[in-house]
Amino acid sequence: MLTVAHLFAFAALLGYASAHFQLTYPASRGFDETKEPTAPCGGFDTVGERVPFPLGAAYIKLASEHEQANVRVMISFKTNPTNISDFTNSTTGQTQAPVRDFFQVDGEDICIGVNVKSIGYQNVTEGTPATLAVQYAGGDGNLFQCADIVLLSNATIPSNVTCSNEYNVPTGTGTGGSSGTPTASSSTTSSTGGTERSISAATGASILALIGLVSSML
Ligand SMILES: *[C@@H]1O[C@H](CO)[C@@H](O)[C@H](O)[C@H]1NC(C)=O
Ligand SMILES: *[C@@H]1O[C@H](CO)[C@@H](O)[C@H](O)[C@H]1NC(C)=O
Ligand SMILES: *[C@@H]1O[C@H](CO)[C@@H](O)[C@H](O)[C@H]1NC(C)=O
Ligand SMILES: *[C@@H]1O[C@H](CO)[C@@H](O)[C@H](O)[C@H]1NC(C)=O
Ligand SMILES: *[C@@H]1O[C@H](CO)[C@@H](O)[C@H](O)[C@H]1NC(C)=O
Ligand SMILES: [Cu+2]
Repeated sequence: MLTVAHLFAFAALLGYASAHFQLTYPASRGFDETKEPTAPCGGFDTVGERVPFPLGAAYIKLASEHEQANVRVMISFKTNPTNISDFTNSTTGQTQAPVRDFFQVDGEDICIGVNVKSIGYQNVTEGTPATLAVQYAGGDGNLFQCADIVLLSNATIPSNVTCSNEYNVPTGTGTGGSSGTPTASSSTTSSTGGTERSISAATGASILALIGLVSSML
């Protein structure tokens, strides 16, 4: 009998391990699939090289391996943030808004518009060091990636960072994120999202073909 377990075994044989997401711009401190559920930085708790990042309108980029996910972008101005409470938060009781509060993204190539300056964080100015954290819920729990930056008006996004699927800062909020009542989608335990993207339609077809072949030999 061929079972779902066989399907996964075949997928594993073919090299389609499950994966989550990566912050590709600014490049994350690192990616370790097994540690990625660890808040706030996916298991990478040491500050890395701080890269110049635009203080005003800009975007970050994710490689997303779930078809759909809820994401939130946070920032910390601590020298060495190691606790999620070191990052900006829109939850009741915290005054600083996140850079972008939870919203849904679809697809694998995702750019998220951000504008740190427009949020008006206290004392944030030319040359302020900071750490960005992205929280991502794609159906298998919350996942985290961080990048260390220096905020500069004259920083430019490298030309090889291109966007085909951009989620702009919502117009009218001026903050890039709601600081009001969290919506249903802003639960930290949100699990909206589909299946792992790791088995594409084409791969699925070839797995089915393989199963057909194996079955015919039984
Ligand atoms: C993070 O900070 C909160 C609030 O200060 C504290 O209760 C919690 O234990 C800390 N978590 C870790 C992992 O240090
Ligand atoms: C936001 O605050 C809530 C309640 O204090 C806490 O549970 C949550 O971990 C905080 N999240 C961040 C990103 O600071
Ligand atoms: C902002 O700067 C002022 C003046 O230097 C200082 O008194 C205040 O503590 C700073 N606030 C924060 C949140 O760092
Ligand atoms: C950008 O601004 C910073 C601080 O104002 C300055 O030190 C740096 O030289 C500037 N870089 C460029 C490329 O203009
Ligand atoms: C863009 O180029 C830089 C420097 O060559 C490289 O480190 C980075 O990985 C590239 N980024 C992308 C998204 O290709
Ligand atoms: Cu995943």
